[in-house]
Order: sequence, then C-alpha cells, then structure tokens
Amino acid sequence: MQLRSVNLSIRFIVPLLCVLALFGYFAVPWMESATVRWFVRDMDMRAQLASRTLQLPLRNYLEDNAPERIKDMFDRAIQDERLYALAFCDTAGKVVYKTATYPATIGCWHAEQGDSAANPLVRLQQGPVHVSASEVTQDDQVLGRLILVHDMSFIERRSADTKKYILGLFVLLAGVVSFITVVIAHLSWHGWVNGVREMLRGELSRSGRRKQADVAPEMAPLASDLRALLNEYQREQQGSGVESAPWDADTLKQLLNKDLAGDQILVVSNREPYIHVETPDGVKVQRPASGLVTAVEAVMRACSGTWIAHGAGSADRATVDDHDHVPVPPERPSYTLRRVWLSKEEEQGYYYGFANEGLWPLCHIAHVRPVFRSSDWAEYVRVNQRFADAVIAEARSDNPVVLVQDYHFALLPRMVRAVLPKATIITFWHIPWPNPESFGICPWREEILDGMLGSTILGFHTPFHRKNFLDTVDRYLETRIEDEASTVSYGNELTQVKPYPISIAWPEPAAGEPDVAACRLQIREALGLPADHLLGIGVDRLDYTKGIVERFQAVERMLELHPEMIGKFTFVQIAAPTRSSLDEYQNFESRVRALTERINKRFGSGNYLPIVLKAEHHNQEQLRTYFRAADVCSVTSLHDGMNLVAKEFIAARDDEGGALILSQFTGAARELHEALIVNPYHIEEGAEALFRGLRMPADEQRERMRSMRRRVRDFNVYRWAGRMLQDAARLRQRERVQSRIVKLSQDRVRKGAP
Ligand code: ADQ
Repeated sequence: MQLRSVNLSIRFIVPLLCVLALFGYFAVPWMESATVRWFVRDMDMRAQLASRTLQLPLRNYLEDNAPERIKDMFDRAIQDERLYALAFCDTAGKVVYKTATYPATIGCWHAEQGDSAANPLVRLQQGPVHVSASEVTQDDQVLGRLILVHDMSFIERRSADTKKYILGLFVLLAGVVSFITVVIAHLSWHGWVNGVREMLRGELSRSGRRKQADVAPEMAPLASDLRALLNEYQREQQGSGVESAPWDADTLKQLLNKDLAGDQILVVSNREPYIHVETPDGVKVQRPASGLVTAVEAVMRACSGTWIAHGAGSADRATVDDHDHVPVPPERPSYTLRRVWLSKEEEQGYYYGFANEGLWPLCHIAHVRPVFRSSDWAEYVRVNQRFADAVIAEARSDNPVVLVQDYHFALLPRMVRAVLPKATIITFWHIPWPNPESFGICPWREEILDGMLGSTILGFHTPFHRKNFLDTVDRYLETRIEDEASTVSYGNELTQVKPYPISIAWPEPAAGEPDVAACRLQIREALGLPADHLLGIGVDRLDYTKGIVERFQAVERMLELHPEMIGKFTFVQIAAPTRSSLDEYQNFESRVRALTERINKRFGSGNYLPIVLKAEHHNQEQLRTYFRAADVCSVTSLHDGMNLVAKEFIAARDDEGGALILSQFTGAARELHEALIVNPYHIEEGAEALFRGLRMPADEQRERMRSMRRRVRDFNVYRWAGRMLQDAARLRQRERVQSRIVKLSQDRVRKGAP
C-alpha cells in the first residue's frame, strides 16, 4: 500500500517538476532583463537629477571662465559612489573638461550614439556604464553638453543575486508543492481505499429493505457503478442459487401450499409432457426429448396445476375428455394436461416457421441465418392468441399464476394481461438472448419485446442473457430500466427481469438399478466391445446448435494425434431427431451422417467403429445407463441456454467417476467450473480435452465430479422453480396489501371518516 501511494505521488510529482523547470527556464532570463530595464529607468531619473544640480554652477563657471573650479566641481561630484565620470563638450563636439576617469571611447556621446536612448548602457572594459547627456544653455544659447557616466556594474551583481534567489525560490516551491502532493496523494489513497472498503462493507451487509449505504461525497461518482457491479455479482450468486437451503419436491409443495395457497398454477408450453401415439400395438405414451419438459414436469408434479400445450401426438385427440383434458403422468396422475389443437398451416407458420426458422437461429449465435416470413409471423400471432385464450378459459380466478415457457410464446403474456390484468405471469426464456444488434434484425422486434413485457417476471438462464435482454429493451423501446432492482418499467407496468438458472430433478437411487460397473459391461456388450474399451457419450437433439459436427471433428483429431487410441476408443452419439421437416435440420442430419461415415471409414476396421451414431429417441433409463457406462461425456454446444444433458450426466455418476467436457458457450459452463471447459470451434482444444478426459486419473475425476454433483444436487430444478414462484408470491403479497390499503381508504372516504 505504502509503495502504491509513493508510485501515485511520483506520477504527480514528475510532471509537476517538469512544468516548474520549463517555467524556470523561460522565467529567469525574462526576470533578468526586466530587472535591468528597471535599473536603467532608475538610473535615467538619477542622471537627470544630477545633471540639473550640476548645470547651474557649471553655467556660472563657464561664464566666469574658471576651468579649475569646473574640474574641482567635477572631481567632487564623482565622489558619489555611482557617478563614475563627467565631461563637458563644447558646441563643436570637443571634450573640453572631464574627470580623469572619463572613458575616451564615449567622447561627446553624439546624437547618433544618444539616439540609442532606449539603450543607454555601454559595455566598457571595466564593466557596464550608463551614459546620459544634457544640453547646457544660457539665455537660449547652447553652451555645450554635460555628459554623466554612471557605474552600472552593480546591476550585474544584483542580477546574479536575483537569478540565484529566483532559482532558489523555484527549488523551494518545487519542494513544497511536491511535499504537499505526496501528503495529499497519500491521504487521498488511504481515503479512497477506506471509502471503497466502507462502501463494499455497507453494500454487502445491507439487507434488501434497508436504504442504501451512506457514501462519502467524493465516492459518489463511483458509488452507482460499484453498486451495479455488486448487484450483478449478488444476482449471479443468487442466480446460481448460492442461498443454501436444500430444495426438493416437498419444499416446493410447501412453498406452493404456504405462499401460493389456493392460487391456481397454469403452465403454457408448445411441447406437451406426454404424447399419445398410435402404434401397431395400441396407444403408447412418449416423453419428448426436451430440457424444458424435463424441468417443468418436475414442478407440475409438485403443484398439481394445469399444463396447456399443443396436442401433437397421433392419439392425442383420442385420449382427451370433452374439455381437451387428460390427467398425467399416466401411471400416477397428479396434474392436468390441456391440449390445444393446431391446423397444419398454424403449426407450419408458428412453430416451424417463425419460432424455429426465425427466433431459434436469431437467439442462438450458431451462424445459421434466421428466416422471417410475414405469413409465419401472422400464424405466430394467431397461435399465441389461441393459447392465450386457452389460458383465460382455464383460469378459475382473475389472478392465476401463469408460467409461460419459451420463445414460442413471446406475445402471449401481453395477450393474457389484456384480459386478466391481475394475473401473475412468469415467462421463462429457455434459450439464450442475443445482443441488441443481433436481435435488431428481427422485423417484429418491438412487438416481441412488448409482448414479453406483459410478464410480471421474466427469467433467463444467466445474468449475461438477462443483461442482453435489458440492453435490447433499452435500445428499441421507450422504457425505464432500474438496473439495481432489475426492473423494466413500460407503460404503466413493471416487469422484473432476473436470472434463474434451470436444472434437473436430482434422481433418487432407484431400487435394483445396476451399478456403474454393471452398466459399463452392459453397454460394451451391447456394442460388441471389450470390457476395457474406452467410451465417450454425447446425448442431444439433432440440432445444429449442439456442436455435434465439431464434436466428431475433435474425435477425429484426437485419433490423429493419439493413434494409440484407435481401436480402443468409441464415441457413442445418441441424437434424437428434431424439427426434421425443416431443410436446415435435414441438411444437418446428412452432414452428421456423412461425417460419421467418413471418420469410421478412416479409422474403423473389422467390427471396430470409432463413432456410433444412434439417431433415435431413448428413454431416461437407457440414457442413464449410457451416462453411467461412459468414461467421458461431451457437451459441445455452439450456443445453449443452459444444457441439461451435462447435469444429467453428473447426476447419473454416483460412483463419482467420468469426465465432463463442456462448451464455454453453454449456460451450464457458468456453474460447472470443474468440467473440462472448451471452445467447441477450436477442434485441437476439443481433441486434447477428449484425450485428457479419457486419461484423467480416478482421484481427479472424483475430485471434480464430487464438487459438480454437490452443486447440481443442491441447485436443482426445485430451486429454479421455487425461486421464481417465491418471487411471484412476494409480488402477489405486495399487491394484496396495496389493494387492501386502497380498499380501506375508500371505505373511510365512503363513511366520511376524517
Ligand atoms: P434443449 O435444447 O432441448 O433445451 P437440453 O437442455 O440439453 O437442450 O435438454 C435436452 C433434454 O432432452 C435432456 O433432458 C436430454 O436428456 C433429452 N434428450 C436429448 N437427446 C435425447 C434422446 N436422443 N433421447 C431422449 N432424450 C433425449 C432447451 C434449451 C437448453 C435448456 C433447456 C431447459 O435449448 O439450453 O437447458 O431448454 O431450459
């Protein structure tokens, strides 16, 4: 600290000294010439005075023609310390009388010499002298010129002294100023450091209800920046759920029973949690491969509400009642699924068109160009309205809690709010939110933002996505954003925008589940591989954002760099087909298949395949067995809101073994720091991470896995939902109190109370 304040002082002093030196360099000669001018002016006056004093006796002596007296007068006059010599010249310009000291070179100080009146100084051998001449007249008749020569050598002495004093003064000044600067810099440094410390302490310790910590005036400019940073930090901490009470289905139920007792919960999502399909063996129920469904299902089981979704299965219509309701989960119903039917055109325009060809690539920076068609937009608006109508129809009161899921329903919050202004609408955006420039290319950007701001609470996975959203709103709408409170005020409404990182339900140990060793054997046997064969696993929807091509390229590069792995390592990719009617997805699937074939041709031999592509849906148990059998799980998304596969892999590893490779562009990378974090675009890095994961010592795997498991277990999907619902409950409570106060005061007015 001491050293830092000295450095700070030096930074002030060096420029200060330079300025002072420069000033001295020009000021000293100027002062010197000013002093000389001042002395010369002084000497001019003195010479005039002496000349006037001498003129009268001189005139008399000239008249009396008394040269001895003149000489005597001259000699007496130069007894004066300064008057060095005297002379009298006649009108012919000849020196007639002079003292012995009179310098011959001066002569009669002729007019041309005298013209240099501006400079009466003459430098003689013995030093500088001041020469002045005045005419001696008698009755208007010029008798001659009296010339006085004053010694000026004292000026040089004085000017040398002056120079010395000025320089001394500058040095003293520099010393004093430097000293004061050092002291002030030192004190300010301490003051600032203490001020910042105080502020940090105050801010970190203040509770939400207390007013902001007092700040010293000099800290004021910093205070708001610092506060914003701290809030960001705290939000991040809270966002990743650092508040530590464990959450589970029961805690969530308790919260719903206590804080939202009697309140109806409605969920809206495009994808239904259960799809009924016709098969040759009768109607079967499928669970879709979707992170959203995985997460929200856990909440619905806990709160027994109604889930409104698109009925897309071939047997869906056949399984609902007259109100399009079906109780789910089929094995042990705990909530209601309300299906909404869409025509082919509606599904094409709203789902495949605007949502998946427009918004999906718009929000994921994966270098696929979004497509915006007016016809798709029209369907999107229409379908949002149809779902909003379903919400309104399902609502039993004017203030249900509505959980709106994802980018398919950006307009729905505003539509519901228009009819149910008291509803608490929580919209969660499951995918990333891009920066304002990227989002700005959407032709209906204002409408989308306006629709979303119909929400009471708007959630994103990460503080980064939240910030991007606020910046976008700030850019394109007339709003007031309170960054500290994380609210957007738009029209007369307030929306709270916060990060709520999603997670999974921590799996309970299933009775009779095979252990990890058994899973390893089972999968290797199924794949026809020896027991000690190394296995990598990838589980995704076949989506271009998931980085499957880059993952395979990393496998290829790893085999190039480490040929000893050929024949000993296989990567299994489980890829659920998705949005297959879109060209982009068909092309992507072809690319993945072609790449698999090429790599297998290059490194495969006999029965050995380096990549096994299983492009089909698997149930949760099958996936869990794969996760447990693998040595490495690879999640290489080019951009991902969160990515639940990474968390599912961690949850499956109760042996604390296995390594996770995780793309830095997933929301999960913000929480799972112990994973091998990679840039999926950097193939070499991916290859090295894969190799490192396969070779990771068991104790390192344990160390990393233990820490990640703790985190995923504690910050699970119940906490995600719980935090959102808690916030909703708090807002509802506030609203209730406010409306009670309004009612009370109305009653008082009505009764005429004062
Ligand atoms: P998704 O893009 O669907 O979710 P992700 O979070 O990885 O991505 O979830 C995929 C889910 O589908 C997982 O539960 C996984 O087990 C399952 N799944 C994947 N492939 C499967 C297969 N072949 N068979 C069966 N199941 C399969 C979106 C966002 C994510 C965000 C989630 C939740 O894109 O960033 O994490 O929502 O908000």
